[in-house]
Amino acid sequence: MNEKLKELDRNREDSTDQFLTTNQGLRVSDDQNSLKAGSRGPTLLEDFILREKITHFDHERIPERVVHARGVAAHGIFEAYDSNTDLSRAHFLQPGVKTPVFTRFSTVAGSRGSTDLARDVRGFAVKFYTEEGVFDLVGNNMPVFFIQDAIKFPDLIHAVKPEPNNEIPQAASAHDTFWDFISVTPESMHMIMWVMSDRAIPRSLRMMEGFGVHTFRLINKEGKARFVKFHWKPMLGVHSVVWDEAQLISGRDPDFHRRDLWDAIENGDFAEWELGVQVVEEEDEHKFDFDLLDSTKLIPEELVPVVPLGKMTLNRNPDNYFAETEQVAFHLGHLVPGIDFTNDPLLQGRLFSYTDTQLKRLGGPNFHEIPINRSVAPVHNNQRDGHMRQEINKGQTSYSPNKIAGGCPFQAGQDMSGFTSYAERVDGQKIRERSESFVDHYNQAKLFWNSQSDTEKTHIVKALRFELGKVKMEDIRKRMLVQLVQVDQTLANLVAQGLGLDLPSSKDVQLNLGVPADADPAKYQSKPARDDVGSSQALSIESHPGKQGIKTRQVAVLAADGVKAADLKAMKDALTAEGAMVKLIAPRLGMLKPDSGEAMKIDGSLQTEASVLYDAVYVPGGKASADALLQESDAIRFVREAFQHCKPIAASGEGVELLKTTASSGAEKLLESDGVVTSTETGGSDLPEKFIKAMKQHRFWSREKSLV
Ligand code: HDE
Repeated sequence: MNEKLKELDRNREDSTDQFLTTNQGLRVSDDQNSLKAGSRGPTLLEDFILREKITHFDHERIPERVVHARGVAAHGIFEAYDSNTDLSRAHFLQPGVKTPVFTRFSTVAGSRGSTDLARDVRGFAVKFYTEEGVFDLVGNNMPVFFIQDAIKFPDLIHAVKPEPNNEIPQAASAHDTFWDFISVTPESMHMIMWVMSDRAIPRSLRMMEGFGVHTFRLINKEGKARFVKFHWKPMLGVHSVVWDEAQLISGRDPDFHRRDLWDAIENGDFAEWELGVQVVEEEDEHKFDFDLLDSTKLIPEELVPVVPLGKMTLNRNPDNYFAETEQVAFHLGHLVPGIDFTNDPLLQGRLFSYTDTQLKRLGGPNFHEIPINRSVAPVHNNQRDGHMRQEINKGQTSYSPNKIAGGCPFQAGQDMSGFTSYAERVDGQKIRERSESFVDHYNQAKLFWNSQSDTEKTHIVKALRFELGKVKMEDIRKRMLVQLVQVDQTLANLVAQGLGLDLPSSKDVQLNLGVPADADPAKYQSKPARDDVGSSQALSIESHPGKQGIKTRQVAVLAADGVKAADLKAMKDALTAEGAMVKLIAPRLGMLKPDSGEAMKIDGSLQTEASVLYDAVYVPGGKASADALLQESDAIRFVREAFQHCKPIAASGEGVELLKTTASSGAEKLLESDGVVTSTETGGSDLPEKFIKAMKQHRFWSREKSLV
């Protein structure tokens, strides 16, 4: 048990074998009937037990987060690698140091009760409980952001949230106000490419990258500072679902990601990421064709590779959602010596917002005392009082300097882990202006587009057709086409075709309405993307390393009574040996009678399960089983959907008949499709091996119509 978990024990409550009491510790003999004047008479005001219970209930809700309201979190540990000691003096980055963490993932736009599978950015916020105080790395699963300056954040969020007159739509960017804003905010185009890509619909929170987004500084023991970009790389690789699947999951299981993380941790399949940094020497600050302070830009990994610093393992689910996941309060300004900020104007604005929002959400200045937010490093200062103060500060003084308390608490010098801000030289006129080095909005959008495989490009085009297709005002669609032309002609063309619109003829249009009243618009106008921006492999999911394994992948086995036990056993054993999770799904719940041997427990019925909740499907042999499934339209839909979503499918013996029935254009064609593996023989068959090989590929995009 790590330091933080031990510390949380102070606040854990367990009612096992205990009496029911009021909040004052009074044992209650009847918690089911209120105190009345006669058994059919009015309830008495005197009933303090009723009043306490109802009052507490009435006050249970707190405001949800204004963004990132829907989230899920887990405890874990971060262990620093033995390398790179020279980069930062932060204690938690020193070789072998293990630090407790609490990590919260979230969607951005939806309310607390919205679906996990919205097309959206995912928050990736990690709280490190270090020996030198709390350090929060509050990132996203995309390395860039929509806007360059924090002052635009309320506008962006107002545009993407449900529209204010009718509060429609929930957890979706596919509506007029979002695209109206984007169509006149060209700096968002790089981020738009990410959000329209499959990165916005992850297969699992355990299978997505994380990014600190802004450029930060690491400072070593000698005081040498370097610029860095933080990266989290998932050990399971990066995987996504397809958009049709995402929409279906939202109905079948809106808690899909939350459940996936919870179940994996409960099963002992701990989620792991490697933390790394891209390092830029101070003297190289201006050697790029973009500004390191501009959060709409990334540093291509081909230019600056990611250096691994350590590994995070999430290995324990919270005990209580509200106490931990809801009340955790992240803030970029929770910092430790050895790490510091830059002047990125998005970062600087965030430094104000996070504490401010906690004051509203958690109700006062003592939110750092809530157990999940408490530092494991001791806290001593002269801050006092406020709502719900927990700490009982002893002594006569609450000010500094003092003599009465011998000057305590003392200030700490750098040699005592005292924090000092990096002494960056700053010199400038006080001015509301965007740096000219920020005025390039399309080159990296094109870099992203160029780096995608044809399948990934097809998905981006389809996403834009969907999103803009949901927009009602045609002039917004047209303005978006003008924006897309600046990025790439083919992309714009394909989107225009889907919208039934002509492509705008000129690239030279004034697009940016975010120009200050007295400024020269030309100074704010980005040029279209250059033709020679090239590509970067790290930006494509398909070329991402770590695709090999099938560990924790969910496999549905469709069967009914009479299923061939030998088929099922051979497949189950092989898949389980590779770490996959096998679920037996039948027309009904209860026990399944195979053709031989013992009855088997059914994990789910065709009514409770759906193919979109699984990564792959297997239909074993056995005539009675196959015949029974052929009578079930849900079984046929199960396989058909898995095929449409390009998933691996296997069948043996009579199970192949079910596959044939699901074919929409010829059974033979289906059986020959990539990722469909079948076998007529039982025992000694190499079907499990072939199926595992197929599953390692994740998806078979050749089944999908390519648009590019
Ligand atoms: Fe946030 N953001 N943000 N954000 N953000 C919040 O803080 C804000 C931005 C991110 O799991 C809020 O406690 C401003 C970028 C995550 O609890 C709020 C700006 C990135 C989370 C806030 C940004 C993020 C938040 C709402 C523009 C990626 C969830 C509730 C300058 C690097 C943390 C809260 C959790 C949450 C403000 C932009 C990540 C209102 C003003 C860029 C992961 O303070």
